[in-house]
Amino acid sequence: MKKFSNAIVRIPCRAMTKGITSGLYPGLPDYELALLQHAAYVEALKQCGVRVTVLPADENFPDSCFVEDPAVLTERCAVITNPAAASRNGEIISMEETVGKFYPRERIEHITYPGTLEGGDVMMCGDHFFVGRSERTNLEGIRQFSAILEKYGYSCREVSLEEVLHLKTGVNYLESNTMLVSGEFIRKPEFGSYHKIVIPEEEAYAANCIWVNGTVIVPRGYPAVLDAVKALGYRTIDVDTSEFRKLDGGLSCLSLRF
Ligand code: CIR
Repeated sequence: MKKFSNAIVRIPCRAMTKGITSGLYPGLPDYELALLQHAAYVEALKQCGVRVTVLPADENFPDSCFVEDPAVLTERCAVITNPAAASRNGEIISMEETVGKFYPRERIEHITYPGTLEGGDVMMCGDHFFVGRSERTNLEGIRQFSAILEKYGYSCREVSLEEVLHLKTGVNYLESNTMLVSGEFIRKPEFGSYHKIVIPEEEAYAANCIWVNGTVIVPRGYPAVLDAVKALGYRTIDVDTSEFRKLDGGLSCLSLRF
């Protein structure tokens, strides 16, 4: 089982109230509350033993606190993505500068036009990756990403999705061959060989938990998921993400862990 040493996060900006939202969780984010929730999230990551690089708020990009989307960071390489959401594409510029502090130039790869890919569609399961084909990640993006992964000795499989924003909106790997699955992912044959914890529909948002060095961080307010994760034997930390949820953001979206 791998260990993460680092995490990257970005402080939410005031413009987050103009972030992209499907409206599934109505209301505008309360900025001051979002800042408090973000600080608690950073604390939770630190409690899991990772060094957290906290980037400053960037008012040019309302969704820039969702740092998971502009990059995919692995043990062997970093991939700067090509977000399909136009208002988010420019996030890759400063993300590449940050990533350059951790990876040598020759190990920083790129997804380029006409390929699009967002990190929320990438789920790492050891040396194997699942990539969601979504409204944000297209076939060409997946083709480029697979070629990059292959070069570094990783494998990759595409998973189509229709109902949610990103792959990890609905399915997340908790190591030890175990996944939290909700909605359309419950019956996907691609996940057939994994031990699946099925999330009830009313707690679907909490399918997006993150495993960090043996602890699972769980969004607050989802008792069935919390119990299920505890029953797996994990230490848990719950964190309130209500203000990020209004922008379709979950726990994984708020950090890059590597
Ligand atoms: C967006 O629509 O791009 C943001 N409002 C939410 C991004 C969530 N990121 C993720 O699931 N990885």
